[in-house]
Amino acid sequence: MRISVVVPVHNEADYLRRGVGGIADAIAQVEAEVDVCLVENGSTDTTAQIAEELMGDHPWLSMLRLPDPDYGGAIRTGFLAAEGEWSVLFDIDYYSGHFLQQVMEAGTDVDVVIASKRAPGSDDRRSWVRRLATRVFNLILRVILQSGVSDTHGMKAVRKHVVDAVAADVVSRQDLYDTELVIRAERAGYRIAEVPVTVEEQREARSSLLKRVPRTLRGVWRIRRALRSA
Ligand SMILES: Nc1nc2c(ncn2[C@@H]2O[C@H](COP(=O)(O)OP(=O)(O)O)[C@@H](O)[C@H]2O)c(=O)[nH]1
Ligand SMILES: [Mg+2]
Repeated sequence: MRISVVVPVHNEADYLRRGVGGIADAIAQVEAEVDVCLVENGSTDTTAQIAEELMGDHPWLSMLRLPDPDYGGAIRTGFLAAEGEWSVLFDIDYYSGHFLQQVMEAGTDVDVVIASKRAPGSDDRRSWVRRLATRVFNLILRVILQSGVSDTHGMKAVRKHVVDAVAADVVSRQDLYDTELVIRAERAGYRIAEVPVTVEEQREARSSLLKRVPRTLRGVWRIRRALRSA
């Protein structure tokens, strides 16, 4: 089986070597043929140069570059370019060999695998503020978008035919791209499996949670409008 891992990166000069090293260990744990694509956009540091260097050491590593900083835009480009049977989203500080194993073990009827921090058996060791934010965000998705998925953020794997069917239609960018992708897949009737995960912050969060709140609410509303007019 071939798995294409997509990793959005932005200003990761200080962390990239460590992250790619960790991802190398993760992919060594599975039998699959795995390629990893760093999708960089808008970095103002030496992320891209370091990535080029790492690509010299690792034949399975590649990079795509886009002009403007956009987490979701990076996922979109990476997923649409991916050639594996599964497209997997990892962050440079959030990846797991165990998750890749869970993806390989998914039944043929499963189209999307989500590492849910709220699935039974999960161990979410992040701060209580982050855990609460995850719960509230999920409640909003339930009420406003009628989603039954327990956690749309984080590691996920999407089969190629689902990427081909929905990835280009997603209107959200930034950190809501993958949420909308999952909800579109759910609405289209694709089978979504949630698997438990252990999450521990590997570094200080760089994005302010508070600043994200108004942007997220506006974004969820935009998704609702887009899905209604579809
Ligand atoms: N391509 C791209 N990647 C981004 C952008 N912002 C964040 N990332 C990447 O997204 C991942 C998660 O970012 P991080 O700062 O750890 O976010 P947090 O864990 O939510 O605080 C990392 O791999 C970042 O390098 C962006 O504007 N463009
Ligand atoms: Mg992070």
